[in-house]
Amino acid sequence: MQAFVKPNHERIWLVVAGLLPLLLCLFFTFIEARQTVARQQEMTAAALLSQAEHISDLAWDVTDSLKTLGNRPCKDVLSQLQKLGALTPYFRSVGLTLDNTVYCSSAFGSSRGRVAGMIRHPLPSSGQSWWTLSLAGTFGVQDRPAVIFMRQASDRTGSYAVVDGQYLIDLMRVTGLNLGYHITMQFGGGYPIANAASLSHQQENWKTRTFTSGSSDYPIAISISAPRTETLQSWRQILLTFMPMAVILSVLFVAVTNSWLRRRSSYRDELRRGMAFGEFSVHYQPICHLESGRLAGVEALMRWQRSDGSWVRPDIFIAAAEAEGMIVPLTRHLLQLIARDCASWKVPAGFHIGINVAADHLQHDDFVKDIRGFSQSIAHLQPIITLELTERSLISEGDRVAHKLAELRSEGTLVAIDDFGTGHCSLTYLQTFPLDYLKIDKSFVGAIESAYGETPILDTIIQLAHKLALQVVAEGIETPLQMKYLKSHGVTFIQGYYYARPLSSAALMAWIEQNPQPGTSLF
Ligand code: G
Ligand code: G
Ligand code: MN
Repeated sequence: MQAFVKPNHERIWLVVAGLLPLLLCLFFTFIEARQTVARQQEMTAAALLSQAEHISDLAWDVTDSLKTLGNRPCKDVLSQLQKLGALTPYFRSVGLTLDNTVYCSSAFGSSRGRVAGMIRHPLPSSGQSWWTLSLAGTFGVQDRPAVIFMRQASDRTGSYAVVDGQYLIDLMRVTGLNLGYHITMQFGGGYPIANAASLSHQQENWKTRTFTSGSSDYPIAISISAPRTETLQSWRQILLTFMPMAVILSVLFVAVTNSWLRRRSSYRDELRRGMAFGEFSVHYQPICHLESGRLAGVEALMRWQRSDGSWVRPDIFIAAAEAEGMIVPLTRHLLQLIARDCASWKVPAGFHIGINVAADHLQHDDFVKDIRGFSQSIAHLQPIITLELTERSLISEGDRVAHKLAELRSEGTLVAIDDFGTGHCSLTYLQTFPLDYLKIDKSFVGAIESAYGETPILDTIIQLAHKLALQVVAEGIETPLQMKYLKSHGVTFIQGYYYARPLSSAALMAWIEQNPQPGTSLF
């Protein structure tokens, strides 16, 4: 039975409260770790690029200054070339060319050779006056990378500088060393100069995060691959900082949830205690048959007076009982209280007793049994029991509910839709469910303020009820004007403060005695 404790439900709440901070912490620290690694890669790339640009600046300056030496015999300029080549940092050699042939170089003097032979690579066919290319090696130093910077003059002459790759390799090694980076740098789309950090196990792509970047001034591209373990390491570090906090939050959440659950269940306990100590009672509001002016019956309304004398409003404790899965036991308690009151009643046969039924109860397996039991307990009065259902309670399990209602109706119980027009009303209910009454909500009755005022919704509801052959009960009648209006519009029953307020069982019996019924006597 769903009515009482829901331990599984509560355990799930606790688990969610406990896990939520931990999972969120894991998630966000992982994101942060990835970003940290990306930031590191970015910073490393920026530092390396700036150094590569600095070397490029230097190389282009030197080739520029060499231009003035073009067309002069090698023996005249060789000593200057040698000085430049030897004294400029990073440089392997500088030289002069004519028609893409080196005729004078700081490394090999005036011995001639094709530029393509020196760089062991075909010349780029860009047609530009300058170009740069990273190389696996040069004619002089074949197994060490280098970068050539070539400047071509319009008169077939040119000058070049070759920078030794070792500077770049050392720099990449140092910056990427402890982070396990695999770094490559390319000039002009040439040979990728790498820091050669254990390539073998990094080649598997999924194990690395690669960041690529380029220079905005020169054709230099850089690529930095970090092993995934780097992300994990950084994750672990951030976790060490934040996990204790998340654990504290988790404990806090569990504690708060636990106390919330306990408060909830304590409300359940209070309802149970209220029932056990007889704090609930029933008030009965008379319902008038308009045509005859006679008392037709009552609606049972539950009341709760706490042991300290304070009253709990019914809309509050009914809503709480519904939320805490206590509405079924509470309604059963109500039925017992009514049966107890009815034992001393003197009312004519056919007296209507309206009971408000909650959705949960209607869907409960024992609903029909409960109503039958109640009916038997007050059978001596030969009353007509009217079940008052809200539109909301008809929404789910429509077929089963309709079946139960049909069963009870065949045994003489009537069915009313309560507060009609205020719920999630779907007019199809009116056709699919076996119904007897529409109870028009008091808000529509309240709209009757003068005999000539417009009350389009109220009028439409009354007409609709008539077309469907349903009897109409209007609720909340407070003025004679409202009563007259409803009477002239064919409403059968009224209920409201104008006729009578909800009364205790004893007060109801006294009220009946003091109000001689017009027309035929009730007794
Ligand atoms: O008159 P009163 O303030 O009692 O009504 C407040 C609300 O509580 C109304 O909507 C009424 O239908 C509801 N209510 C009163 N008694 C009961 C009851 O016994 N069962 C249910 N389900 N609702 C009730
Ligand atoms: O179950 P239902 O929601 O129909 O409950 C009727 C509610 O209307 C109860 O809270 C009852 O006390 C209230 N009530 C009954 N007659 C009047 C009335 O004339 N005026 C107002 N404002 N409320 C009324
Ligand atoms: Mn009602």
